[in-house]
Amino acid sequence: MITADERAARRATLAATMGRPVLLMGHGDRPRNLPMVPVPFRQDSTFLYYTGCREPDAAALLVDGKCTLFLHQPGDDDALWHGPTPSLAERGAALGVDDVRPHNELERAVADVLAQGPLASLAVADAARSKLASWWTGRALNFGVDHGDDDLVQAVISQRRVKSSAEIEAQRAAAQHSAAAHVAVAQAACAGATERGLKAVFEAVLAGRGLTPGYGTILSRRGEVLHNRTHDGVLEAGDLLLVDGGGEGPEGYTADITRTWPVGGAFTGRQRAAYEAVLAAQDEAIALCRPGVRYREVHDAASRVLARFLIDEGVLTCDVDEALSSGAHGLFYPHGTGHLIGLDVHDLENFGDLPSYPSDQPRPTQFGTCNLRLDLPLEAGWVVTVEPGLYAVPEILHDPKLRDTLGDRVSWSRATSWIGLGGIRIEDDVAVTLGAPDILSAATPKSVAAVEAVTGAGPTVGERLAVQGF
Ligand SMILES: [Mn+2]
Repeated sequence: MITADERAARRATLAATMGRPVLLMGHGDRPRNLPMVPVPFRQDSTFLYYTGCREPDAAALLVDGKCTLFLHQPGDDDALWHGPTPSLAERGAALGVDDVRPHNELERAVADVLAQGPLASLAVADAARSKLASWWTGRALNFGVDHGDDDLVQAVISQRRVKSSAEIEAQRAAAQHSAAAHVAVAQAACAGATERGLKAVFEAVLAGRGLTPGYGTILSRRGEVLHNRTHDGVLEAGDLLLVDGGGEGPEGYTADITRTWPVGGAFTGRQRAAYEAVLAAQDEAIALCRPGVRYREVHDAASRVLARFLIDEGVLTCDVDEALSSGAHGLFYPHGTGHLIGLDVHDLENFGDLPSYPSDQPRPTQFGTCNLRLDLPLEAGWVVTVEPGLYAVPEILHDPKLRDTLGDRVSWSRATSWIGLGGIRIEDDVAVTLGAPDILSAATPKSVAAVEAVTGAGPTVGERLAVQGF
């Protein structure tokens, strides 16, 4: 459990690093179509990290090591519509902050601080809240573009990137609950099952355990569409069902797990060979997740195993080194091996590549490898995903530019014979420790035998949803 004391210690570290006041803005309620119909609220992750506060329209001023929280006071008829709200003092005491003030005093408080000297701040995804902070502080704050004061951004990255033992346990709990959701989907995955029904099963199991999806659940028999957002398919025997989903626990930490299930309960020979290659690639990559190892080495290790497989299958005609230097393996493995994970599924990626690449090193430009989201030496306490995959994407295999670039390093007839495979991805969440890598999502079945045993073993979608009972 993340305690108020741990959050107070985080704020003390930030105060010591910054040496000047900081304004943190939380998200507001954002209307879906009408003011009283908001999109589901999720607090800004950095705000959550330092305050634990999940209320809309909250803000925090950190001055001289003290944290004052600014919160909305309920209106006269608020109890009628939303039930009773604890007092400001009660809400502040529960969060362990130094003081709580009504939100309408924030602008004046910011002005008072600015009269004494500079005030650092950060952009948040809620544009209206960034605009307020920008207006008051006189600096550009545009989410994803102008992140805020550079030293504040770096301080937040340095702190949030290294997870405490309590954070790692929160991520492990999220992964364990998510494993149950993956197993429920696998059991219900049989010919005739619908993707939307299986997605309902996934999210029902999470809900029953007090979790919400940490990101849009990817669940598709068309796993070669990497971030497939549709759920219109109906499973057929022989399909590979790719499920990339994870639950976010009550403290905001999410899991990100992918499994690939053979509909009908058994892989075909070709599916099995490809699955085992992806699994071997993941095993090698995970073993390298140790302090000091650059994540690019983790990615290259996975890529080498997959290149070797493609050579053995006669798809690539070059050797492994040539495959990696030319990017030929990227035809079937066109994304990076992983990313940071924590309060956000791509943790800290709201700051672009600042948390994940050296400042003097741009991303690689090679097809496929350009999608690598992380390339820094790993440190103990970082949590990363390891998620190699193999995909037969017709648009890639028929791309004239890639055919021209890669030329005779590829047997194009052998390559296109794989069209119809769909996609295979195996993803786990791994905590880097001083010892062996700690696989937080290890409860999710993964070996060929375990995966075949669970797929389609029941209960079905209808049985599963009927017995959720909440
Ligand atoms: Mn991922």
